[in-house]
Amino acid sequence: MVPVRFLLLIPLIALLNGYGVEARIRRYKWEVKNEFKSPDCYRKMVITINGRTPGPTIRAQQNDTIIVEVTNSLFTENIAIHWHGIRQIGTPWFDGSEGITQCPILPGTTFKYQFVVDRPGTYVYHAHYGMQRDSGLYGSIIVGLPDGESEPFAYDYDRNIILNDWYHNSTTEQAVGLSKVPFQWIGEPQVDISLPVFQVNKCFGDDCFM
Ligand SMILES: [Cu+2]
Repeated sequence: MVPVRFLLLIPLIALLNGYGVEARIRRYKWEVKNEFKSPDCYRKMVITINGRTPGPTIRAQQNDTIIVEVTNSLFTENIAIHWHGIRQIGTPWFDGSEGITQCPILPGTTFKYQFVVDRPGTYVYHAHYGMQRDSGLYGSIIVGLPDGESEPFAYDYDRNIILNDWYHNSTTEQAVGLSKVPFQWIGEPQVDISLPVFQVNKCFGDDCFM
């Protein structure tokens, strides 16, 4: 017969196990490429992650570890991805600032980012090399509360929208103008594009963006 003392211990152990909510590891594999897309019905070369711009949304809970293996499949440009708003406590080398916290990811190579999302909130990630942000290399990071915790306010639904100025000329053309002497302003964007990051595929001809 099991001693009574031991029987009392079993629910206690179960309770303790459930209490310490474990953080998860979230893994992503991204391929960064140049592709033609028409997000505003004007076909132009953009930079995609796994075929999409904006790139995939990272969804996690507080204290999860995010691992993103980024492969640079651009032919001639380096890349780096900055995780905007993520504090990188203990992992400053994964902040993604090319030339400051890391060497760039060269074409044909893969770099593995690994960091903890220690605060809940909505963040963006974006290219941190040249003007690649303008080409569509960005996306969202959504960090929820750990299991068992609830937000201090009520709402009906949650929508995430990324706003970006969208130019029809290439970032190379823009850069040439901006670095000219005298300075050559690139003008207003052709469209202020807003892309809900949760949207289903929308297609224009052969081109789909996320
Ligand atoms: Cu930023």
